[in-house]
Amino acid sequence: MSETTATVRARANIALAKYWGKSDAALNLPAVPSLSVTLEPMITETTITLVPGLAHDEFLLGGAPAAPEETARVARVLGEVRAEAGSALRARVRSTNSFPTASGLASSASGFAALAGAARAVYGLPDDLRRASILARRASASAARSVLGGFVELPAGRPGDDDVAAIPLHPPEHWPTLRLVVAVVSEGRKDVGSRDGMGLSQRTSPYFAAWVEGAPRIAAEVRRGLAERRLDVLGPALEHSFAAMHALALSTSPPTLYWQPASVAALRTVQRLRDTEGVSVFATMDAGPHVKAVCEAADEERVAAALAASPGVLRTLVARPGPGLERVG
Ligand code: 2P0
Repeated sequence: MSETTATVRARANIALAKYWGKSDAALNLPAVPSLSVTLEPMITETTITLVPGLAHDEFLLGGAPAAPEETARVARVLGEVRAEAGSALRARVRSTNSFPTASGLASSASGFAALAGAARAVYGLPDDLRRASILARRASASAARSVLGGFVELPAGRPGDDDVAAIPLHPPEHWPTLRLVVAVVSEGRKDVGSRDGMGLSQRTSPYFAAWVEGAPRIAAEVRRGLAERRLDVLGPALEHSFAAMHALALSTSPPTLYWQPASVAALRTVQRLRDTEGVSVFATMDAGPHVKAVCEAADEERVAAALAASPGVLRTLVARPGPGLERVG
């Protein structure tokens, strides 16, 4: 029997092998495989209540009504679940993030993962992480990965094949000492969003086909580094992935440059720690100026201190491997 309220938690994730580009825009299928780690304690908690008599879905983000386009995106997910569940009831969605949206960690991944889990639960659909991941993927591909905990792969999709969900590679306990140190840098002007940025790459970069061809080899090396828990294998592969993605972004018309001077300084700081101080630490970046350093827990304080002192870094925060969807109410 369906319940009238469900509360679900999901965590943000960071891609170690990057998703950039779609093989099917309508189904939101990735053109390349991506591998990620789900992050503790970067939590979105979402409560959905079915309200008889409500005319439209409502979405409160951090206690305030969300923008109309955000509410529309949430309502689309709810509509898909209603169609599957055979329900006409509209819902009130309340969502809060434990981490700031300007932290350089995407809240859309944890947000749509928590939404997918809570929506399936409240409309009485079976507890099925694969279906939840597919639902989250249609809203935002990186959200498909946040449905699962630990180390996760989202395969590339064939056009027209909606059956693409995240796959669990290893639980958080597989590599509990892996750390992500985020260096939050000065904001500068607003970045090109991921969806627009990857669309531009796909339409205008002369290198897009080469990226799609080469990404599976980089992903395979990331997969091996994770399986063998070897930072000396994982690190160079994750740097190759983010650098190739950013080179692709830079080769668009007009060019998409996500880096600020502080980003370059932080990348140099990571390189200096590695080359002159022998610290095993590697950098990655997403569709923004922040730099994220991957290292072992034993080096976490040293890496965080070096990045905090790097010019233009506002603050650092640290994350570790965490769980997937959690039903908490
Ligand atoms: C990733 N990013 O793998 C890559 C690397 C950003 C840079 O997935 O269009 O918000 O909603 O599927 O998932 C962010 O893109 O894009 C992302 P849509 P999404 O984490």
